[in-house]
Parts: sequence; structure tokens; C-alpha cells
Amino acid sequence: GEKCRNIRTGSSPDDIAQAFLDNLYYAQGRIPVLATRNDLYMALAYTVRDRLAARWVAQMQQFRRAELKKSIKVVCYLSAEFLPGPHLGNNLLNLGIYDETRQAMEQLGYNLEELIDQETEPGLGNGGLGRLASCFMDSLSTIVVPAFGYGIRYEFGIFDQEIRDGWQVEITDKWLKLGNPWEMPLPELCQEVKLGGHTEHYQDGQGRSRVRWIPAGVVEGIPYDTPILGYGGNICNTLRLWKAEAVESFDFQDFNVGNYYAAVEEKVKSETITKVLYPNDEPEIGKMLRLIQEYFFVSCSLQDMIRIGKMLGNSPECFDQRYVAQLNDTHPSIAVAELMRLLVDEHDVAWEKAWEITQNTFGYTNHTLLPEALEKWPVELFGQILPRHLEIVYEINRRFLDQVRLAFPGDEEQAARLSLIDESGCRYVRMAHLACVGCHAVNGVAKLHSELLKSEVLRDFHEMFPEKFHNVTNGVTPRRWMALSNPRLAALISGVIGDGWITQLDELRKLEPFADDPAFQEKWRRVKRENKNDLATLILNRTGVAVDPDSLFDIQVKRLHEYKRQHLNVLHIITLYARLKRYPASDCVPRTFVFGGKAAPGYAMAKLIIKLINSVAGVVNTDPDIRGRLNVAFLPDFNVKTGQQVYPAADLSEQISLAGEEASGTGNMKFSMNGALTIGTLDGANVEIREEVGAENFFLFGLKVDEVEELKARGYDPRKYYDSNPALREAIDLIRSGHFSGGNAQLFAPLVDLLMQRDNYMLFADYQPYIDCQDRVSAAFRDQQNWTRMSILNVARMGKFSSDRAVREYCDMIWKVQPV
Ligand code: 26V
Repeated sequence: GEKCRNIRTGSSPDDIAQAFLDNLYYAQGRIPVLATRNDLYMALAYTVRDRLAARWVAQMQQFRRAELKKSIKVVCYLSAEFLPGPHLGNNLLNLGIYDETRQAMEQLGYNLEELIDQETEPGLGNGGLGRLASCFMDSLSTIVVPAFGYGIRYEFGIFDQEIRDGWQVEITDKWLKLGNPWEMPLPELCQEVKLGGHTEHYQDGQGRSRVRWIPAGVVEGIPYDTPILGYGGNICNTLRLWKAEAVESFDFQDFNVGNYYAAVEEKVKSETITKVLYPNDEPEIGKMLRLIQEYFFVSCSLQDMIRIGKMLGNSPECFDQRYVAQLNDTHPSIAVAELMRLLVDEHDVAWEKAWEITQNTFGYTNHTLLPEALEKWPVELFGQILPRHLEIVYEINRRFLDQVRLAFPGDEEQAARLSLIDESGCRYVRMAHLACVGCHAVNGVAKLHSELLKSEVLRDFHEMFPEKFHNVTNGVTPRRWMALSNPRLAALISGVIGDGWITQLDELRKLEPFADDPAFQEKWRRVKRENKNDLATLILNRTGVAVDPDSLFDIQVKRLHEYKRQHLNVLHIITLYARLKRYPASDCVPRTFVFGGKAAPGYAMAKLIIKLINSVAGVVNTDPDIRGRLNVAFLPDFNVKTGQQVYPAADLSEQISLAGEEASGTGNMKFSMNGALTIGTLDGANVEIREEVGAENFFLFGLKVDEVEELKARGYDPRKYYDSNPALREAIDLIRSGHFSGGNAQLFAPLVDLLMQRDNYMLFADYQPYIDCQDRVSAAFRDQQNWTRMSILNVARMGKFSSDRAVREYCDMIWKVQPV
């Protein structure tokens, strides 16, 4: 009856309060006096989930009725990583019941923010790539594009980071320990995945040659669905993550031949496949389990797509009319061979037709130019696990190389460069090549990156298929990264221009006239100041470092990597420290340096940089000559949740990678749309951010891509910079002498030696321009009026960097689908 409906769907504070008590009692088995914080969180999560259910079910119904029959294409985003962040707050925002829920909790004597804070986030990704996938899922739902996100339900996500004695310590991420109220297991929709074994070639009844794959074993994939509701509740798409389970005892011993498996245990159980997320930024060659993970989720997903099609009466031959699938980097690129196998071997489609369907279906997004990050699998390992796919890859390659030889007669070097198989030494399957050949579209993630793809990493493919190449500059969702994480700023903005910007981010332009309004500026500063207060409290609680909210908050949060140059930032800190030690009375702009980010467990240099940051912090924070002027804090365990507390509080965003190294960056966008000014190089999306906000509102420094190349060609010698620049020399010598390591001169030797001898990312070349630029930042910060003006203009001009715009570009250029 009426009462019952309100309990599950009502959105008044009374309805929500009643539903909450109901769920606490019936779902969690508790009454308020006995409830733990987690019981309360779970009860609220179930209450919100109930309110999603109706829209979720309606979506499934729509798939059945309208969409597929009207031949509307469904977008499938295939990604080995998703980083959705905590769901509760975002769902409240998108359902439009945030305030009502706050009131309901108040009525019952609970604090909503505390309950939201109880959620453990799903850390099913490493960084930018996984977070981008989740921003895209939010945008797909918001702009009303029917979509599935397909991925892996890792039992353990990215490790939790603790800092002990200045070093990173990795702790297993047990995100499922207290239960996950947002997911729905669907064991009836399980899929079987074959692995290993051999193939048999035979003639079928009609005398056609066919192939049978006799696997060594089979594992089962169970889908776990999470609803992804769009802002305003337009539609509710599904994030479908696969968990591996055993179907029978599976002896992996067959794989244990050759040299590649030394590091892999003798017997790996089926369940192991989805146990743990591999930390990125580590060479993957030879990691059998990683290849199995990739194949496992791709196979489950493609079979699931065919199953849904079948249920709706579509034959596999219409696959490409019903679906388009985006490959988020090469991690799912085995999909090209798997769809061919499913169509040709299992659904009896002719090779040529199957190839047309495959190419029409897939698009490939590249996310990095780093050569060491390009996936390739030893042919032998590949064949051990996927014997049929190796045959298919060879056949694709044979046909492709025929095409190449036609286009470039006599140019065997071109053929060797393009081949899906690297034959230069030990033989490898090149996954990016498989993706380029098997997809109808290839794109980079920022203008500069897409250009460099065409001129460098994928130059030969661009020559072969120029029409396949596109650019789609990344974006981030303004729901999570502004409205949810920065409610003070959101309220201030909506107060003057309305709240249309939340779904039409270009409307932020209407803020421009307020940039010079002193009263508005004052309010803007107050918001930033309150956000900084909150972050100061967080820093104190997490690190014990007391920081001054009036100081300039200078923040670099991102994965630790040499190319991102966190250590260049450190050189600046040391330079300021040395200046203050020499001239204690000098008048400097007080700064708080905040760092956050994880280092891959096997990346020793990145871990040493974390230790360096903490060592410098230890000295700077406690030196009485420095007190109150410079503070350094390393915020442990940077993740989506912490990010939401960090970006709103930044004055200055550090985007200082060596030009040509960072594909796009998305943190750069989050900072700027929360009113931070950027100090950055002309790298990744920085180029376009600067174009949008205006050169006068962006602190630019450093070598350009062509200058980097030129300098490398001339022969880069870091020692010259060291010899000729006293400030740089002093900073390096302070590290080398053990000044920050209690006299231990050995501790940072590997880092300093590498800089002195090779300096692969040219910190020394960019050092002085960076210091000079930072001095301009300090001078600018003294003029608070003008700083605020620049801050407002940054926000006003960030409309382009909404993931809604990015997803619309994919829809137009690559997927050829119309938002409903
Ligand atoms: C992987 C590896 C593996 C081998 C060692 C070095 C290395 C370095 C990076 C990676 C990650 C590559 C994929 C990735 O996460 N790329 C990021 O994608 C973001 C979304 O497009 C983009 O904003 C970042 O600039 C890009 O680094």
C-alpha cells in the first residue's frame, strides 16, 4: 500500500528516517542503542539503495523494450580498473535527497557526514585510468547513454598506504570486510571461461574447416552489479564486475613450464584470478596471472553481451549494431581475438564477417607514451594460456601484413615494425598493435598526447590508418569533484548563477563578471579559507603536522613516479629552506606543501622519493628559524575519499611533469575547477587548461616537448646545470650530505646519483625556470585581490573539462550513438 511505497521510495525527511530505522532493524538486525557506526552506515546505505532500485529496474525494462528493439546501441566500457569512490554521498547527491537525508539523520540524532565517512571506498584501480572510467560512467548516466561498465571485482584493491619512519608501508586493502551494500551478486548470470590446453582442427558436416579449443580447465565468472545513477536520476546504468570461482578442481600445473613462471606459485586456484589488483607502474612481462585476469574479464563480458543480445532476439551477426565497446588502454585488448573466437568458432560466423563486426565494435584509448608501459606478452606464455587466441592473432597478423606489404611494397622494415609480433629478440605479442588493427578508432587523452601518439609511439599505424586516429581530451565529473566535494563553493556559485552548471559546466562562464566584484571575491576567499581549515584539521589528525590555514597551500597529489617529478617540488622546498637559513629575516610568503600518492611496491626510486619528502618535512617542520613559514606534510593513503578533501583546499596545483610524459592528467582539472591556480609545464591537458583559463591565469614554466627532444639529441648533461647553478648545487649537496637524513649520506645516494648522472626527466634543466616561476607565484599570492580574481576566472573557464563533454565526443566521433 501507500505506506509500503513510502518506506522504499519516499524522499521526505520523515520517510527517510522511518526507512532508515526499518533497515537498521530488518536488514542489519539492530536497534539504535546497540548499533555500531557501521550498522548505521549500512542501514542508511540500504535506505538509499532502495531509492535507486526503482530507477535501476526501470532501466533494465527499457533495455528490454525500447532501446535494443529500436536498435539503439549500448556502450560497453571495458576496463581492468574502476575507482568509483565512496557511493553513499554521490548517490544522495544524484538522487537529490542530500538535504532531506541530513535532516532525517539529525532527527534521529546522527551526523550524516560521519556516516558517509564510514564507507570504505572500492579501490579497484591504480589512479588516473581507473578514476577516468568512473567519471565516464557517471557522465554516461547523466547525459542518458545506456551503458555497461565491465571490469574485475578484485577482492583486494590497491593497497592501503601507511607511512612508518618516513617510508611507505603497504597494507592489504580489505574493502569487502564489512560488507558491500552497493553490489548485487547475480550467480545465475555466470559465465564459463576456458584456459590453457590445446586446439583441434577438424572438418564440420558441410566440409568447412573448424577449430575446437580443448582447455586444460574452466573457471566461472560471477557478475556483481553496482548501480550507477545519473545526476537528477535520469537513468541508472550498471557497473558489472566479475569474480572468479572454481567450477571443478583445476590443475594449473600444465602452465608451469618454461622460465616465465618462476615467480608464480605452483598451484594457483581459480579464485586467485580476481584476488588482487596489480599495482601499475611495474613491468608486467611474464606475469601469467595478469594475462589470465585480463582474458577472464574480457571473455565474461563479451559472452554476457552476446547472452543479452540473444535474450532480446538478436543474432551474433548484429553484434556491432547493438554494441560498441571501448578498450580502456590495452588491458582488455585481448577482446579483439576473443570476439573473433566467439563469432567464428562458437557462432559459426565467417572470418571476414566476424572481422568486420569486431572492427566496428571496438575503439581503443591509449593512456601512456611511456615505452615501458606498453603491454606485450611472451608468445610462449600467451600460447600456454590462450592457444586458440595465439592462432587467431597469427591469422589476423597474416592478413594485416599482406595489407601492409600492398601499401608499402618492398618495405620489410615497415612490416616488422607494424607486426603484431615483436620478433626482434624473444618473441612477444604486442597488445597495442592488436588493438590498433582490431579497432575502428584509436584515441589519445589530450591534444598533445594524441599528436605525440601519431608522430611517435603509433607513427607507423597512423601512416597506415590515418582515419582511425582521434583525440578526446579527458574530463572529470563536476558532480563528485565540485558539487559533492566542495559544497561551500557549489553553494556560492549556484547562489549567483543558478545550479545549471552541474550538468552544463560551460555555464560557469557566467561567473566571469563576478571576478572583479570585491564582495564576491570576499565570499570566494572565505570559502577557500574554510576548506583550508578543514584540510588543516585532516593533516593534523593524519600526520601530526600543524599547518597554518593562512599560508599558501601548495599541493601535489598523484601517483609517485619519476616523470611526475615530485622531487623537483622537493628541490624547490629545499631552496626556500636554504634561503631562509641564510637570510632568516627575509620576508617570504608562508607556504604549506602537501604531498600525497602511492608508489608501486616494486618501484624503489618512487619509494625513496616518499622518504625524501618525509625527511625534508622532518627538518623543515621542526627548525625554529623556519617555524610558521614553511611546512611540509605527506598525507598518507591518497585515494578518492582523501582527494575530495584535498582539491577544494588548494591554492596552488603542482602539475610539473616533464613535457611529453604525462598523457593528460585529471587531477590538474580537479584542482583548477576548485579554484586552485596551476603551476605547470606544457604537458598533457595542462596545455588546454592554460588555453581555456588564459595564459595570464596560469603559471607556466619549463622545457617544451620540442626543446626536450632537442636537448636530448644534443646530449643532455645534468652536471653542467649543477656546476653552474649555486642554488641547485646547494640543494643537491644538502641532500647528499645527509642534512635531511640525520647525517646518513648514503640514504639518498641512489636518487642523487641518478640525477647527477642521467636525470632522465630533466629536473636540472627545469630547476631554475621552476624556481623563478614559484617566485612569481609567491609575489602573486601577496596580492590577494588579484589572486582571487584569477581563481574565480580559473573556475569560470573550466567548462571544457567536464567528463560530460568528453563522453559526448566519444558518442559523436567514436561510438556513433546519440544520447537518448
Ligand atoms: C603504467 C606503467 C607500467 C610500466 C611502468 C611504467 C608505467 C607508467 C604508467 C602506467 C599507467 C598507464 C596508464 C595510466 O594510468 N595512464 C594515465 O591515464 C590517465 C587517464 O587518461 C591520464 O590522465 C594520465 O596522464 C595517465 O598517466
